[in-house]
Amino acid sequence: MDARYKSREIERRSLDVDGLKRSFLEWLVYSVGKDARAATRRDWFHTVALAVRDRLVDRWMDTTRTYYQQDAKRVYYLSLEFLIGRLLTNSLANLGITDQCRQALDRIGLNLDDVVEAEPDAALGNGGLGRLAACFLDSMASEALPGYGYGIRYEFGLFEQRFEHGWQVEYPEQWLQFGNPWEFPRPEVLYPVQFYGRVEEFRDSVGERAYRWVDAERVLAMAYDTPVVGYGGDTINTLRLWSARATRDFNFGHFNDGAYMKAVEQKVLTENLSRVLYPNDATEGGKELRLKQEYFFTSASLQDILRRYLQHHSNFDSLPDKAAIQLNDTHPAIGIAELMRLLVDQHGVTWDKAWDITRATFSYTNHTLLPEALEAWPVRMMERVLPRHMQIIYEINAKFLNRSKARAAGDNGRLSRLSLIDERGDRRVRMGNLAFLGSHKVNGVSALHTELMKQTVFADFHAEFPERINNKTNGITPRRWLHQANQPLAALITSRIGNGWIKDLSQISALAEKADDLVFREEFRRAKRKNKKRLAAYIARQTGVDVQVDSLFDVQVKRMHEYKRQLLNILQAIALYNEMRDNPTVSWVPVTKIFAGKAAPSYHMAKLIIKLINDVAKVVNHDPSVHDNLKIVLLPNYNVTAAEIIMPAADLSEQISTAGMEASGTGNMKLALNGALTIGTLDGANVEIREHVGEDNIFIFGLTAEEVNDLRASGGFNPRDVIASNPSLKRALDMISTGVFSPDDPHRYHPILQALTDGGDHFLVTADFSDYCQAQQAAMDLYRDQEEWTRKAILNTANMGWFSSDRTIMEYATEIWDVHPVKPEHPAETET
Ligand code: H2P
Repeated sequence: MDARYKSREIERRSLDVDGLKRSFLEWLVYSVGKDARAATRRDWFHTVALAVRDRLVDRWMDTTRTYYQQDAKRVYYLSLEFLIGRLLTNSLANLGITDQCRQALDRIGLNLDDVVEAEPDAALGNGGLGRLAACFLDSMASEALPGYGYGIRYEFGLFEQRFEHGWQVEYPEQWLQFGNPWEFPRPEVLYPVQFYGRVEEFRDSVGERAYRWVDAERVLAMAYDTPVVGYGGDTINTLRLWSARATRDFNFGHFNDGAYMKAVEQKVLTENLSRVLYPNDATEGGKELRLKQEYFFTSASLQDILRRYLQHHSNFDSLPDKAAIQLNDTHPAIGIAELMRLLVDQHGVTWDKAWDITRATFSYTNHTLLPEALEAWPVRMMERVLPRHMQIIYEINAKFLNRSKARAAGDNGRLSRLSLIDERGDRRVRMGNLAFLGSHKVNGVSALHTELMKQTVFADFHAEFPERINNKTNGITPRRWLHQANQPLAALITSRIGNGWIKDLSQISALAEKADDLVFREEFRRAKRKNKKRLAAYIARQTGVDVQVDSLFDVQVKRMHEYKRQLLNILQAIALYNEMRDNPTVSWVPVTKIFAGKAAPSYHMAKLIIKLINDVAKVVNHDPSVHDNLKIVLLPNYNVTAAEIIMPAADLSEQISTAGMEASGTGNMKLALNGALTIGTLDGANVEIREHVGEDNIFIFGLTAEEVNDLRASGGFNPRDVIASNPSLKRALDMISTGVFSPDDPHRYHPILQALTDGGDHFLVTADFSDYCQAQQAAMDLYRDQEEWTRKAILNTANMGWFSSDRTIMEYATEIWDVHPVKPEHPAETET
């Protein structure tokens, strides 16, 4: 593509070093408005981003045009979260111009790595769910699938986390503060979205009963488009994010009265809709706002999808052949009622036909079995905020229950479980049931999770629709998580097996035979060491703690949650600390425990666990008697950029959730792909990781999901007995309860101790403790044998090919969406 562009002498498209350099200098002056003398690092970032953006616009428009010309079936991925991170490195790598860009900057006296650092993370997500959506965007574009992402352009992403005296404190994440060079605002793409009001019944032109939603408040959804560059730069898809706009900028009545503040007040309130991403588990305060956010982006997206469809079609019969809509969790599930409303109320489609179209178009991914995460909106709130949708939901429900009644003969419990309305207590709309009923396919995100869905939350629905539930084990994009984040290892792999693995990760299996090659092992270790040095420097910068590069880097990075059991990890750290102090003459394997993760602001227990980790770290890191053999760090403000530094440097990957509770996990995949050995329970995708890497190359411990279930059901589990019979656990807990780590407030950790004892230890921390410590010991023992450790690490990397999100996305494409790759036509490049 380089030569073709050069021959046309179009500066903006030039991909060589000179052309890039010229564009940088021009952009700096004419778009950023600075000269090189005055430019800051951020100015240079904007300059480079804009120049790179130029180089993808033609192909972006070609891609979109091709989809239109071929009237291709598109897939629309509706997600309240897209945890993207930075885009510059990603765009350069996927366009294949990283080296040219580096050299061009070099000639101006700048370093690409510094420029990259000026880009803020797009942190429009909480954790795995949002990051999965971002990996899927990359895979759809790389697989040439006509895929669109739809979401919200939050002004504030997930909060910035700082530690103050060891406590988590949240600050606003102002990623848009200095503008976002990747987005294209589309002020002309505006859709009205309504709330509140009432429903009016009337007779339509043929005398049929019909409904209209009147006296509602109106908000406008305005589009912002971000190009999504596939690997190789051939396909460039679109992520369309909606921003809320008030319908009138000023209420002139108020304005003329001089009540300026009042006039703008309404505007501010309205635009709050897209102001901030709700952290998980913290929706209490803003429940109604959250519901409005969900409806806001879903309605705008559906209106946009129908508009696109209607450019080629005059009725809706073939909507399911032209559009697949994937619901990422239940957050956009109101879309099912919204599509019914648009089809029936606005386009005059009959109910039954609309329902067939809706169900054939939608599919739904479930990401968790945790009951508190299954959305259920109070009927009263839904009636008020979305009155017409509430009616539609009632009607869907009545028809469905009527049909099921015959089959449920006599089993009233079953009917009430199938109902879209939870009639217990204050009545609620079960969004999971709505999503299930309105979709032709429903999937879980790992084999175990999908099985558990069938047995638990959706057991009754599964009996009713046995074909509907299917599994799509998660994946991760090898571009960001190996090719870009781990350059030392990526270069080593490419030097041995070529670069085909970047596009087709299954090729990485060719590395397996190198596991026995001493020279390769040495080089593999050297790459890991380089990454560990980088992480050690980052840790020193962020926390002031010096860690030994040659210690075992034991990593647990993910949202802070009781089921993910950071507590189990820190208890083992305390036990190890005690052993080291008791046996100072033993030659210990030095260990660095690395934690990172945010706790939802209203999740007190998770925040207390953060404080505990910080308190324990303070004591351990300052205790000369352990001779630097143990260090504990909790890195602040975990985000995608931090993950890109941490993942490549890990030796041991902590995946230690209570079995049956982690739906899949994706950090487990990133770490194993980067050559970390997993210590984990048989939970989520750990089960499949074990199958792929081999049970000799993973440390599995603890209760299985079935055993967890039985133990909880038996009611016979007594954590106090377990504690009493395990001296090292007892000692660790006693130290916490007597204030060894919190001399300023000895009772600080009472709630944690209480949960582990009288609380019944719901997450079975005590039950798994002993087995976990043994697995940790096995890991430390193995680490002494660096050759053997490296061999297993290589086998991990080599056997992770199946966990590419390209594999996952092609399974969705063929088994759920029936969407096929479309090769974009690039006319400008073919004409001479
Ligand atoms: C969730 C699940 C993970 C899963 C991910 C993507 C909600 O992410 O808990 O097990 O891998 O979705 O399907 P997280 O906990 O990281 O926020």
